[in-house]
Amino acid sequence: MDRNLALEFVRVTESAAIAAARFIGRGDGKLADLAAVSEMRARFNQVDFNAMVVIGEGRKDEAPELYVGEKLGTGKGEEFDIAVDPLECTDSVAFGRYNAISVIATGPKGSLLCAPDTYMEKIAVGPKAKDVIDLNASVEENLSQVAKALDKPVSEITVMMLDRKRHDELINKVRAAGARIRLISDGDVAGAIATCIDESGVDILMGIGASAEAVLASTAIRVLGGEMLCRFAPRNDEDEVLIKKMGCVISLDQVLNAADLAKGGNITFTATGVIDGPLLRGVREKNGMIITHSVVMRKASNTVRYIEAEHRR
Ligand code: VTB
Repeated sequence: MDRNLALEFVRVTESAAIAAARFIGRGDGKLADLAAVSEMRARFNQVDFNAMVVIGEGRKDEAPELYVGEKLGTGKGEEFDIAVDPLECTDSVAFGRYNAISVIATGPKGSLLCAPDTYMEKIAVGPKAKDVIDLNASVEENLSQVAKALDKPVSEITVMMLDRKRHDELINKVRAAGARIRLISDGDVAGAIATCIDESGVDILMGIGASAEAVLASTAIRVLGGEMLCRFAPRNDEDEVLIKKMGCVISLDQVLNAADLAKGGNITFTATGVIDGPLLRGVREKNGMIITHSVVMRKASNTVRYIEAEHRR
């Protein structure tokens, strides 16, 4: 991929984040999402590239823009897969809560898993613990192995997870094992990636979240040298049929790793913060300027660039 494209993508997520931030706390996630979607799409189509959305706002009949199968860019150059979430955490923006980002992942055609819109069980860790996690092992076993790999007691391990009823049992198990928990209302993309960032204070992400978010997080986790293991967690028979039909896995209990979700050596991850979270700061205003905080990661060079931009009006 042309290296400069990665920087073009920052302009796209910056614009979408700024558009979404105007709706912080207004109680309407849909409006915030719409603003981010149309800004992202308009910006994409100024970029000289040839991408097809593999993860987007839904199917063509559900989403007028950034739907799965939509072509983006001017159509010049090689073909890419692109996964987008113009506003990851619409509710966080609607209610002014913690953690929202605008995010893009890319890779060569066929590199990003075209995951159906369902759930996945996930466990993500940073580089030091990447070889010790096992989705078939108990919670206690995983926590003890990760603690060993990080050279600290389980009582100093922090597990991030979505604050959901479905995690009650998982929460009890983590507590029984003696680890700490940070519950987030939304946003397991940033939560999973935070495990790879020392100063985030997050050692493991556990729990069930959306499959699209797993693909997005995997691209960054691969650049950062961590690991994420996932297994489809269909909500109903319809989900099961869809997963099988899309041929994502050989069997439903198959465990996928980050490289299964985002393959190869030419993937990128770009995100801009909308509201402060474990990965990025949100959109701020300073002396009449808008300040954005973004990150761009490229697997080809294993570079991670944080970009703070001043947008002067
Ligand atoms: C998950 C998570 C996302 O929404 O999809 C969650 O992966 C939805 O979970 O990061 P519920 O259906 O239980 O609400 C996010 O938190 C935000 O898109």
